[in-house]
Amino acid sequence: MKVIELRSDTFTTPTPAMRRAMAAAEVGDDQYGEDPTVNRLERRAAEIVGKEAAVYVPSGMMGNLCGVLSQTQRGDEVILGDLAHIVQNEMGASFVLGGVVPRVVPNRDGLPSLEDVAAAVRPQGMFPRTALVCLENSHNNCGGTVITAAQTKAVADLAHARGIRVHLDGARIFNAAAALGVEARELVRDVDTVQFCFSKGLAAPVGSILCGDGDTVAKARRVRKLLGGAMRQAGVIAAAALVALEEMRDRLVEDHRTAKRLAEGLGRIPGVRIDAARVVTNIVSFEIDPAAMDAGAFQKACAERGLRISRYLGSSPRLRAVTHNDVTAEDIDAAIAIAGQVLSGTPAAAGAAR
Ligand code: TLP
Repeated sequence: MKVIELRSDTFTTPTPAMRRAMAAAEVGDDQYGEDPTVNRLERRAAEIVGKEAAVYVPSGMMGNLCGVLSQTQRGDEVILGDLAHIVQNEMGASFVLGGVVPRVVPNRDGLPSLEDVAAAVRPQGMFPRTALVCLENSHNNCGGTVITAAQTKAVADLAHARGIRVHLDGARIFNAAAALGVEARELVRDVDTVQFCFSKGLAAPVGSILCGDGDTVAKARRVRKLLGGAMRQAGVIAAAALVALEEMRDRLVEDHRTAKRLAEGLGRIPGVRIDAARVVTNIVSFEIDPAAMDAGAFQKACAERGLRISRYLGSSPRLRAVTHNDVTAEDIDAAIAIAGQVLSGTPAAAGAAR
């Protein structure tokens, strides 16, 4: 049975060009700053997003940790949207390991309101110090929604006017840029740090990067070491990340097209609740009418037919399908067919015979 893997774009496999680059990678000891491929990746990533410096990290989560911990002290407060990946999906790592306190504000559409952010800032005096605001673009738990450079600037201006720094979880920043038709550097111009991932839509096997000014990145490098994330001959994986950066950004629009195709197809199936117009990147978020079927049962029945999708936040009624380099338009049509068969009660064997 062919498997259509839509649980995440983290399932992308390295391209032949990446594997060649990995085999040929020039390496050194990165903890000594002597891995030429890592150094090249860090310079190139910083250049692409218009920041001074960058530090290569093993995961997006460590990118966020380095961003948060390099700009806060224990006891500080960090303002975050309630659906932020940092809040919902990272085991509370920034708060546990950094000793910082989350000040959570609503962000159902992918961006906290200016009023809520302003109200969450602590006054001076015997209060915790508000040190950082974190944004996310595209927003995973809000269905891959994007925020514009102007929206980002408005929050950053508010924060900076109060001496507060801004970190952007840009795990999928190039998806956001592709969806908005702008350069990623425009979307991150007003934030102090941004982390983005090579291992999602860009299809590299490992790694993320934190970019920012030289001083902050130097602090982040110490945080990376503290977390056990400083690597050695990481040039082997950085080589694939360089290919990801140079060759895979321009094709993200294809993933957005397949996501739209999936959203529209699902929208035609009775029992699926989806607003296809809201699907602007590679993440498709939808619900199953509970009167038609339980979301978990739907997910399981799809998996039995080879279609793998994920469930938001483990137990939410919302389901998620993410398109990427390893899924084709034909796979999407097959996925729509499977979803239709599951909801119409067509037996699995008939579904498998496609
Ligand atoms: N997200 C994963 C899961 O954790 C949900 C996924 O499959 O989408 N920021 C954002 C916005 C993310 O979506 C993710 C990964 C991360 C950070 C963390 O990246 P990794 O998994 O490399 O630590």
